[in-house]
Amino acid sequence: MKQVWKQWLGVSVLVLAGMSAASARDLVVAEVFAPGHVIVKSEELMASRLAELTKGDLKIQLKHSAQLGNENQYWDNVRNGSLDITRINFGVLVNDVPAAKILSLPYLFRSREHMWHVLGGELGKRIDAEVEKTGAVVLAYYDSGSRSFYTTKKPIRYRSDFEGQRIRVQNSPVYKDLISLLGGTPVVVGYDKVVDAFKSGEIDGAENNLPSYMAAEHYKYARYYSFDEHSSVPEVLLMAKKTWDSLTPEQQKAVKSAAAESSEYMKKLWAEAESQALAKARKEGVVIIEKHQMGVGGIETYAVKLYSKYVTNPQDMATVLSILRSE
Ligand code: GTR
Repeated sequence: MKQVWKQWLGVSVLVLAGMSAASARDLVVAEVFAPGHVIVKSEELMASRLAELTKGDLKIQLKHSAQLGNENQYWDNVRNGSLDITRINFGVLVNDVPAAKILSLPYLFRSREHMWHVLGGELGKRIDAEVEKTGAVVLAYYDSGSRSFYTTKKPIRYRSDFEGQRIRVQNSPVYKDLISLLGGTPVVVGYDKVVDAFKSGEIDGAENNLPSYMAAEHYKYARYYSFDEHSSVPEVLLMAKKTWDSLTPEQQKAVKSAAAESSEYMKKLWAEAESQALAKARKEGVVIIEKHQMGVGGIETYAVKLYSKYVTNPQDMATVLSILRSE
């Protein structure tokens, strides 16, 4: 009898262990940045919080350093459900999410507080709905500061400085048109190929926030950084709708909480990353052209011509006006 009892207990323990192993699930996250970058640190925090909140049922497998390709591929794969989660720049969504065109417009936000305020309001709701239609779910946003131009041969100070310059942009019609309007030639290059493009002379400049300019070592090739701060497009954490729908309501709640916590954490890290990047840029001899040393007004006059091309319906018009008018 004793023997039978022991056998029953042994089998039950095995069955229970098997059940919990089967319910634990790995969610793959695709990321272009490498460990040590503030974005990766924030994703690591999301991973540990998610494991805690779900008691180990949901685990994050972070595929950093572009192991799974580039951001355009992540966006395709998250929508078709073959990738669970990604963090990409919101500008990448521009061809599929109408509101992304608006967010990409130059000189739209006055400050990062302004951008966060707008994202927390009606525009945020509009984005959630538009993204969901494409097959993905917005989990949270990360700070991305603001983007400015940097060049190899001569600094950008005035609109006329763009003439004859080949400027790298993300694969976005808005950015391509912006460079053309300013008098330069846009060149679409993946973020991971920008250094090669500088080395081969394919491009004379690019645009990005200061931490990304420093982290990817673009400063070694483009020594002039002109702080015009033309756009503030946030980073976005997205989950495949297919993955989202397969989670229980409790798990969905845990995913959203872990993502929101990592977003708050990232905001703090980002402020530090910006000041560290500036200190390093100065130390490395980058020539910083401050906003007040530039004719930004003249650049803006050309850049805002984009609004009439991309703001073409009453809904977009209302959105843009409400952003420009909001505090
Ligand atoms: C960075 C952003 C990356 C990538 C890159 C780019 O600021 O964090 O996700 O989009 O810009 O310009 O391609």
